Amino acid sequence: MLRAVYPGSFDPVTYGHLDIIERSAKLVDELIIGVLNNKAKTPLFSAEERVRMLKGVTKGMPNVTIVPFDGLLVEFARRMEATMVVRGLRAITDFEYELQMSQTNHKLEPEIETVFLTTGLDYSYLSSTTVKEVAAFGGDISQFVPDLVADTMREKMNRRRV
Ligand code: COD
Repeated sequence: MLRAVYPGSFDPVTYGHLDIIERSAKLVDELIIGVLNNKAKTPLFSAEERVRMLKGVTKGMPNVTIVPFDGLLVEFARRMEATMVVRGLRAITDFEYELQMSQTNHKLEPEIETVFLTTGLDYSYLSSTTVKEVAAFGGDISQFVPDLVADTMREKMNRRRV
């Protein structure tokens, strides 16, 4: 039984994340999406909102579950009894951070391997940060995120304007 964790901020989940989720879910028996709930960071969406959006967009994927976490990733993976961490690689700019993170995690827990999937060609430019920026200026984000996320984002922006 191969169980993997795909960790991230997912603030919010984009089509780039979803591509990695769909592809990695085919490679493992169970995929757990770990949503970072870091009290020191101030994401646009609360952990509950990010979990809700992820649950919505992965509804048709029977071997995918969404679990919030705080603290160390390797401890979360250990708790979930996962032996693999999945990460997405977009461009060379991701590489340095990802290398450092996977090597640190390997030092902390040698039993857990990090596996990288390269981004789909259509999504290599896409990040949660740019989606938030486009939305903040009233731009159309429908080609970057699923409808559920676009709607949740619109509600959040409208609430902030009043
Ligand atoms: N195409 C493909 N992959 C993508 C795309 C895209 N368009 N966009 C994002 N991704 C990938 C990212 O490369 C990443 O692999 C994953 O999706 C999640 O991305 P984000 O931005 O939502 O999440 P991150 O990178 O901010 O997540 C960081 C963690 C939460 C994993 C990290 O901070 C962590 O492990 N924190 C816990 C503390 C810890 O253990 N620290 C020690 C490790 S050094």
